[in-house]
Amino acid sequence: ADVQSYAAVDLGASSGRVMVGRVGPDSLELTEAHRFVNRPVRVPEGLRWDILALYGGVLDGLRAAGRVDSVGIDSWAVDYGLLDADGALLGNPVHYRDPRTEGVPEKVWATLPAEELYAATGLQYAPFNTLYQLVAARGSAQLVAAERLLLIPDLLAYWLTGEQGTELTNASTTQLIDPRTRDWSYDVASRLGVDLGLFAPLRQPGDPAGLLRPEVLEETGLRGPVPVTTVGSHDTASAVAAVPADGERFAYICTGTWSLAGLELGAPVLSEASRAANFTNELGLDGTVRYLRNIMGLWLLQECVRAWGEPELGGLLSAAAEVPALRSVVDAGDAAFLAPGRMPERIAEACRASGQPVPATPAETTRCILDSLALAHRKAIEEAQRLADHPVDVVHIVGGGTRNALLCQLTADACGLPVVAGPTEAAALGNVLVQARAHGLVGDLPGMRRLLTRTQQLTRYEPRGDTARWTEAQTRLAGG
Ligand code: LFR
Repeated sequence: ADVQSYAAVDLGASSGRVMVGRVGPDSLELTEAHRFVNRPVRVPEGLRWDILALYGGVLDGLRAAGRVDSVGIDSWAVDYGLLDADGALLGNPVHYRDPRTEGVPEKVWATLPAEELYAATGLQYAPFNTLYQLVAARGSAQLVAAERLLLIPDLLAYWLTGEQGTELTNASTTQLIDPRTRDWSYDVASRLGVDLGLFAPLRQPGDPAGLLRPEVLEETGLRGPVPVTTVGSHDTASAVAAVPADGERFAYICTGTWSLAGLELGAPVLSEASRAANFTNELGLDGTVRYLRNIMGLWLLQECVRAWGEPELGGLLSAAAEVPALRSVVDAGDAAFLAPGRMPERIAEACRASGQPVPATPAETTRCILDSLALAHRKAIEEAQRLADHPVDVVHIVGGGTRNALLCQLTADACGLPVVAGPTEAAALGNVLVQARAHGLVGDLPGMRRLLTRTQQLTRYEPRGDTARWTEAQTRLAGG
């Protein structure tokens, strides 16, 4: 047939979904088969992912999807499950917001200085990098018993197919990959005592990942054989693949729980200045590097909305649009906002500590968050261009934040550049397109992007002058 159907499993920090992409030579349509909540659970030992519920959601989604030609899986990065010698899961995967890595990076740097670690892996400092999680877990009963480590999408693929692998784009977030060779950093692993034998062999987006097991076919009512295809299994890698850009002079912001703001490059930037600015070099499709910074993102708003008892978002955003701009801003790149809980209070405290007006209502707090995010977007895109010597003419926003028109407009204003917003389901689309390409339906990355430009609804926001006010706010934040 000319049109093929691909199921994209896309798991985010607050929800999972199974989307069906129908791809033809000049068509691309995405529909949602199933959406389910992803609710982390706090147990006495810490914050854990409910991985069995997520797998159940995946099976429900595949059943709802109906006939598909292939399945691909992407999720958030860095987290993993451990398997024992029989291939059984050892405990619930630890959530990257769990505090178990507190104090661990400092210990690691005592053995391997942060400068050397960056020069070898190009990875940003984040307390949750898999490397730090593994060092934190050293000597624990689970890690001692473990024979295998599978990153979240690879774990689900294993349960679906019985086959194990380590997908490269996601592996690049472990801090155990050398972005120049796109292979393991054997030196970093051996100096820090990490057993690379825990990891299954690397596989690349586009590689076959096995067939749905007979029991899975039976449970989902699918008729086999159904292949699982390796995609950019880090959700951000899939989302960047689906940025509908033309040429190379673009920046992107993948929005959702996080804002991942940066550039697509042909080679990593491993300079000391880049490390000091905490930019990461994660791997993308086809030899590309995702040179970006993690910004706390809409997590700040999600946590406030939760604290306020889930008011209706549309009303909150229109009220926020009426609040005067840039009264108070916080550093949305600050890891101080990583942990869940008390978010309105923490934002108020940050405003008070920096001598700015304290937001008094949900609308004011929301405005403070959106202004702060736009400012952090501007800072990241400005610095990335400078550090990578890679100028841009346009900023693409993809992901959940494209639904937030105020955030898109403020980002255009802050950056002083046009913003093109869309697609919203970028990770799922990137997932679908890599499957389609593996099956010969679309061409290379530019070809995938042309198909997106022709088929997806995009909204353009022009900057509304007045960048001086944003510069003033940036200076205020820098404390100068
Ligand atoms: C976004 C994301 C980011 C990663 C964070 C934690 O969903 O994958 O890229 O830094 O989650 O895994």
